[in-house]
Amino acid sequence: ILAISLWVAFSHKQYNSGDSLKETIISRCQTFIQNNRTSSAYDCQKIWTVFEQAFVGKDPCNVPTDAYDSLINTIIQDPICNKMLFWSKTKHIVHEFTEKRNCFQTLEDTLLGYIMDGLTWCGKEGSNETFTTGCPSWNDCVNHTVKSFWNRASAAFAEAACGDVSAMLNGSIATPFTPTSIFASIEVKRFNADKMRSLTVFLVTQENDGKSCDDPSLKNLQKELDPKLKYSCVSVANLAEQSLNSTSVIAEISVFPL
Ligand code: N1C
Repeated sequence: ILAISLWVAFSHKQYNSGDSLKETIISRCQTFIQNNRTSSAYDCQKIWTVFEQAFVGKDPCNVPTDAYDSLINTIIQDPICNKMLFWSKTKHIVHEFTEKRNCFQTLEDTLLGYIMDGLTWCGKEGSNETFTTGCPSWNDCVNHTVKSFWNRASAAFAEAACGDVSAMLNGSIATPFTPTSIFASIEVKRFNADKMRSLTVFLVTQENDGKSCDDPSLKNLQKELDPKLKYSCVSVANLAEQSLNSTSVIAEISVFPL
């Protein structure tokens, strides 16, 4: 009886893990569509099916970025020129900022990024199930199921960047423009100077303890950009101690003319 109960509990749990990921993705998709009337042409069930095909039945460390090509092509969304906001190591503050106002759009404010934000998923060779636990960690492998998704989605977001573009970087870490970050290794390399006019970096720093816009890593960023692009950097002092006090940063950025 014990063995049967354990088997029932275990198989039910495994079934639920993929099942609840499906529910989460479909319900986020529907919420996004309800809140953004322009996107009513998307079919959430189809999005789930195309998403699943990228990784189900595969070794979770062997899902290359192009596995998500069909998903990216299913959720093509027009970029909002002059509003696109990239970020690195500032996830929390960036979203507190964009939640409160409409003037910026991050990848997580698009349907694709909104659906997947914060989720974990993977498949398994020889299985048609979807797992949300027991997946490898981000740094365990190059072709990591979730990492490949963000690499692919970020590449598409950056390729579409147009007009005046912004990036919020963390001035309280050793290298605000970190070479291994998605922003440095994927996005900046895909900026297209024929579509973009400028890049403005908002460097969020903590009081008396931050990098300035003269930081060598930001010089590296400038070197990577096409010289046709206008580059500027604004240091935004953050008055909070450890946690980033978004209200003060928002107040400062809001008065800065874009
Ligand atoms: O490696 P990062 O930052 O430089 O990546 C951020 C960069 C942004 O501009 C986004 O467009 O790449 C895009 N992006 C996401 O939109 C995103 N949402 C959630 C990259 N990563 C994203 N995540 C998760 O944050 C992802 O699972 C990974 O763990 C972090 C990367 O954040 P980072 O290192 O601060």
